[in-house]
Formats: sequence, C-alpha cells, structure tokens
Amino acid sequence: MQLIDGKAVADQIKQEIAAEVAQIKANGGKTPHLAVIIVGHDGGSETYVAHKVKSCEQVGFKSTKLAFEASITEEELLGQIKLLNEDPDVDGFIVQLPLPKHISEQKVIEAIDYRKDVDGFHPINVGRMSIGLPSFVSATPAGILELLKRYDIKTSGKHCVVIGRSNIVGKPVSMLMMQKACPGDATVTVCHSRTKNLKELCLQADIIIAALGSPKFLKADMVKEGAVVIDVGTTRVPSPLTKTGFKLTGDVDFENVAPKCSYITPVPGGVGPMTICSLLRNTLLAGKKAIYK
Ligand code: L34
Repeated sequence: MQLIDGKAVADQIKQEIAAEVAQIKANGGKTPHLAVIIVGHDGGSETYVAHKVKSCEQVGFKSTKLAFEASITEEELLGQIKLLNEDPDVDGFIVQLPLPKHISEQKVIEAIDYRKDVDGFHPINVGRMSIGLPSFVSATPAGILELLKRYDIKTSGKHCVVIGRSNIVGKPVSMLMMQKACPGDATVTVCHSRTKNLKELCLQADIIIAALGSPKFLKADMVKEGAVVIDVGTTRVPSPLTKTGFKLTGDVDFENVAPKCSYITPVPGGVGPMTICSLLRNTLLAGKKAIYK
C-alpha cells in the first residue's frame, strides 16, 4: 500500500507556481489577485478560506478576503459580486460554500463573471469542461486528477466508481474521469444515496472516489484487493481527544481499507491541500488570461 501524500504534492506545486509568479513579476507583469467571499462563521469554511489566503501569500499572489455576516441579504451579496466582476485588479474570485439558507447558491454562482470563476462552478465552465474545452475546472476534481497524474496511476480502461453526485465533486470528477484524456479514459459508474447494489459496484472498482460526506462510509468489505481509493470527505466529527474538540474524518474507514489498497489518500493531508493548489493554479491562469481573453 502506498500513501498518496497530497500535502507534499501540494507543497511542490505551490513552489512551481511561486517560481512562475516571480518570473511574471520580474518581467513587469501583473501580480495575480484572488478575492474570496465568505459568509457567516461556518468552522470548516473559515479554516479553508484561511488556508486559501495564506497559500496566496506563499506563492506571491495578492489576495482579498471579504467576510460578511450570515445576515447579509442575497441582493447585497449579488452587489458585492458585481463589484468584483467589474474590478480590473481582481483576476479571479470565489464565494465559499455553503451559504446561509436564504441565499440561492445557484443565483450567486451564475452572477459570477465566468472569466473570473476560478472555482469553475459557473454553468459555462461546467459545460465547457464536460465537452473537453479549455475552462476553469473546479478545484477538488482538478486536484484529484493531478494526484493520479503525479503518482503515475493508470486510469485508461479502468473501472472508476464515484460515490456522490454533488455539483462540486461527484459530477465534475466523473466527467473528467470518463474524458478521453490522461488521467481519464476510465469507465465510470456514479453511485449515490439511491444506488441499490453499491457494495457490489464498489467491489468491481479499480479506482474508488468517495465524495459523499459520510464519515467512514467506505468499509474494507466494499473494496477489491489492490484498488486505488481517493477520499474526498472532510467531516468534522466531535472528538474529546483533540484540542479543537473535533476530528476531521474522511468518507473512508481508512484503518481497515488501507491494507487492501495499492494507493490511498489520507484525511487530512490528501485531497484537501490539492483543492487549494488547484484554486491557485486557476487564479494564475486567470491572471495570465490563459483561458479567456
Ligand atoms: N466555493 N466552496 C467553494 N469552493 C471550494 O473549493 C470549496 N471547498 C469545499 C467546501 N466549499 C467550497 C473547499 O475549499 C471543500 N474545500 C476544502 C478546502 C480545503 C480543505 C478541505 C476542504 C483542506 O485544506 N483540508 C485539509 C485540512 C484542513 C483542516 O485543518 O481542517 C486537509 O488536509 O484535508
């Protein structure tokens, strides 16, 4: 069993991005600028956004964090998005999800100028990604593919089972894994809460991507010997053993599943750090106008 070290890969990619940013600056180019909107005080979101801002610093980007109380109205939030769309210094921006119930996430996503949508959530980017055109690819799926690539894990012709059908992970990662590309070229099965024979399907998988957000859902008896397991879950489970009072828990029963795997990602330190890296990469592309003019 080989552990896929997402943290180490992410650190390496950050160095690559930092070198490119230094080059851009040395040539008198514009410093890439990411803006992040966060609404309310969700513990996970605050942590992830803090990581995003810190990572911008590490690679030499400019970043702006706009934090609003959960009481902000949808109209006010849409107004803030309009300002960022129109700000020529901002290359890309994201609105951290989830949002409070009274705000429509879909409306917010569609309000973002797709040319600045470095999360790759806008229908134009999702559509372009699904037909293989240049686009901003959402960060978590892009991070997963980058890990497969850097570990030289063969995907062509393999059976990949994706558990979860969210717009952020399940749907886009299944599109990417079936794409005629490398990584990609896999036979993809998407399972979700209504799937009847989930265990049987998982047992046929060469690669399992668990992205359902249910702690330790994937058990050892659902995994074939030698499978590759990618754990996307990051649920904060209460724990008396940690200082913070919770433990970040993946969708995979790691302890029992890992011995059966050829490769497996841990939580934390697997997909999470790669998500942040992919966002940096998209922001760099936005700054260079590499996808849209
Ligand atoms: N708009 N909303 C928008 N874009 C995103 O790309 C996200 N996502 C998901 C939630 N909402 C979003 C993230 O940023 C999940 N996510 C995310 C980002 C980073 C990490 C996990 C999830 C991460 O850094 N995880 C670390 C541990 C972090 C900790 O200490 O809590 C890890 O090693 O897994």
